[in-house]
Amino acid sequence: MDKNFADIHKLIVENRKIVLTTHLLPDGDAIGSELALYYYLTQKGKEAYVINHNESPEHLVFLDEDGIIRRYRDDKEENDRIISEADLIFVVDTNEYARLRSMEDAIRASKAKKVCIDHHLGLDTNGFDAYITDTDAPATSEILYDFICSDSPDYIDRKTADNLYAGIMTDTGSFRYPRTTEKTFLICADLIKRGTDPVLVYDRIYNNIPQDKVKLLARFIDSLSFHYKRTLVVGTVTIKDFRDFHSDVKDVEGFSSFLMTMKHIKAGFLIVELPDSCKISFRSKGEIKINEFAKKYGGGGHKNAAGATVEHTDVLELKDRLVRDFETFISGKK
Ligand SMILES: [Mn+2]
Repeated sequence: MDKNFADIHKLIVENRKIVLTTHLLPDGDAIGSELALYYYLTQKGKEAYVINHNESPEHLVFLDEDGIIRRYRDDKEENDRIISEADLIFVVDTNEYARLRSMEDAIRASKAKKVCIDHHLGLDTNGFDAYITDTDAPATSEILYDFICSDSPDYIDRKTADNLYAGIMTDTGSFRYPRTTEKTFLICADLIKRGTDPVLVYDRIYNNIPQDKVKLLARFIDSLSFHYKRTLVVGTVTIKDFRDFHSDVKDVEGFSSFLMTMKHIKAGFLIVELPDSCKISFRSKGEIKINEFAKKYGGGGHKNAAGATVEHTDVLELKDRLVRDFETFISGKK
């Protein structure tokens, strides 16, 4: 057995009261990992708690069929007590304490041993008493499958299987992203054998978009303008759009990546008007370092995905300015 696995199994054997948590705005892998680990730990006779900064997004609530997950601020006093009395804390699907947001101080202050299980880059090994980190893994849930099986696969009941499957399916973009391997499919085959219905899990997570969000998307698509020999696309969402479709900023999730699904597009900008600012998402393909461009607007990020928040201004004026500046930026690069 992997030495890190053995160390963590030992910590579980030696401790009883265990808290699980994950990053802010939890996704399918975050919630799937927490709940799978929760079911494993309770089968081992442990007293386990799952406490998160945010509540679970609506399309993932079905994963928590026993109502296990607590939101930290709903009963801060009680949750602080649980965290301070814990013997062991698992942080899953992130390796940064700052991403625990409102829970960071309480988790850091707890005397509990801290364990990280994650697949992101940049683990600070000094920050945790033990860790399993595998940046080749497409999902934390895939690591947890191996971890639980290294004890016994019999612990993977239908509920655990559903959570692991949901974590893997969402973090691989339904088995499309580069870290998806033969092993990923073999694990998922086993999870299906253990009771997961892949059609049902997909249906609950993806065929579940609120109709107002689809109408907001339609308005957004209608706003698209094409520039620079149709390689640049810009879309906008205004306060009026949000009002018309009873939506808010969380409903634009996925809009900026949608821009990049179009043929011939090399860069895309999404401008979102908020009450006191405008948020810009920048996306690019290949060698266009869009984070350098975002810097001109006081933002930053990665080579192909960046963001900025600017003072509130007329959205169409901002769009014109972005298009002009981008042409200068691109021609200056050549
Ligand atoms: Mn993940």
